[in-house]
Amino acid sequence: MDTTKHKMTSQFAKDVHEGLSAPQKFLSSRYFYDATGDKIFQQIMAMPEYYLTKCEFEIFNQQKDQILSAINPGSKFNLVELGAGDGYKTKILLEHFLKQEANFEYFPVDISGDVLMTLKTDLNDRFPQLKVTNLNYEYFEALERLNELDDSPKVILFLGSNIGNFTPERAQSFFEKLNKVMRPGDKLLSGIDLKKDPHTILEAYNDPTGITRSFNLNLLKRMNRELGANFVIEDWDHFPTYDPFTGECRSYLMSCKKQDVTIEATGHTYSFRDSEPVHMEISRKYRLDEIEDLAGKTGFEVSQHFTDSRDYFVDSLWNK
Ligand code: AVJ
Repeated sequence: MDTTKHKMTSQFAKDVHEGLSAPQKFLSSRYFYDATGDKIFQQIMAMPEYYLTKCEFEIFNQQKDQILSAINPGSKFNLVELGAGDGYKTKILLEHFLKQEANFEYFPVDISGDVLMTLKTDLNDRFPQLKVTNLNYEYFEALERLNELDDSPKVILFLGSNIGNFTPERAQSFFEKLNKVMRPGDKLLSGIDLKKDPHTILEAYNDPTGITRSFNLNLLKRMNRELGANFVIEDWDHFPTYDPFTGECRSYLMSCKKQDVTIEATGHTYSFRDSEPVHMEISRKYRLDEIEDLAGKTGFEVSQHFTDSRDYFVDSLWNK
């Protein structure tokens, strides 16, 4: 049954319609992060199986001195963080840089204004001497605006293996675009999860307590609430996979039975077969040589790899 009385006004509705109309259905993981999704992601970062956050935390704690030496241009610099979130790991660097009296300002970038305000209030409390300027824009717009504002060298942080959510093609075009808005002398520090024992990786996305499951299912709840959908949460199952060749962790929601779902905001009804998958997220893992390839292909020169004691994760520093 198709009704056209509702126009697809929001980007969210358009993207959902595109994904659920495709022969192989998908939903974009960028929509995981509503207020509840943000909270569940905090729980994911705290769970023992999700080693990524712990590794990056260890790298920053153990190597903050080397990181500062490697990025410090010796003059004032602008530290820009793409997708700053709650700045949990970044605070280690900020604290250390301030202690060492590095001359820098901090520019957190996020599309969520709420997240930025909370972060700024917290940082102002904690580090009153640090100048924080929120950039509430999409990444590239934020960088263009910053270029107009100030021409101090930039150090761009892109942490937490967020690059993993991109296909290799999109990762490449993302770094190419980033390279274009950077100036010679600017630097980029990307946190990237590395290929390793597949059991370890799959566990991180398939925790026994079901936190990752609820993270995925939350998107159905969000569609019910924001798009007037009628997903029955109990009729869906979380199914994660890991392919050690490609390094791709993928998560799917599986329809537990043949069912129809109607979404008011798209004005359409979608049919699901029994055991039909909906692809939700890619979390891609890389090897160091693949990272070096990617840097070279996108116009960067690799300056240094900062890895944790188990070589699970890297913060890779690139020069433009
Ligand atoms: C925030 C994209 C890095 O892919 O590891 C965690 C999101 N998804 N557990 C990741 C996520 C399921 C996370 N990133």
